[in-house]
Amino acid sequence: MKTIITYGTFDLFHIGHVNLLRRARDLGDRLIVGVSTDEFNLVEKSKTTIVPYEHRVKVLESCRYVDLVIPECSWQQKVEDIQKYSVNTFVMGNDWQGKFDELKSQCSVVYLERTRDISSTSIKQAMAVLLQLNRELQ
Ligand code: C2G
Repeated sequence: MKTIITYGTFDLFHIGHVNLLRRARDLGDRLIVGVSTDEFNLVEKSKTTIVPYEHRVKVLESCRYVDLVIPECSWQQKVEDIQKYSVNTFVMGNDWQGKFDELKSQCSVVYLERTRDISSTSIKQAMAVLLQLNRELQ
């Protein structure tokens, strides 16, 4: 059993997330996803999410590429998770290139090419523009 792990916020679930999860799952037999809690996002990433943590968990659990969803509450939990789940490979998008190389002492570390031209932030910005246009047309 080759276990893969990855972490993220996965707000406003989109094709970039799907591509990442599909390619990560294709590297092994089981994919575990650490989903950032709302508090971790706010305190550690200065990110506020549109979709609350509980919903982001359910969306990921419904994804065919995901076998287990766990909470991501701290930057430091990765080593413990890798050991607890006997992880073979840690995967992240290459916007994190090199940032988790210290995990190479624990398992393989793979950075995958990000999907171009889509992000939760760009979706939020597009939604804000559409809402404003809608107000002006009222
Ligand atoms: N991603 C991607 N292509 C995109 C957008 C995101 O491949 N167009 C990848 C990111 O590189 C990441 C994963 O999808 O590997 C989740 O992205 P985010 O939800 O933005 O995760 P992030 O906020 O970067 O949190 O400890 C790691 C952090 O929790 C990562």
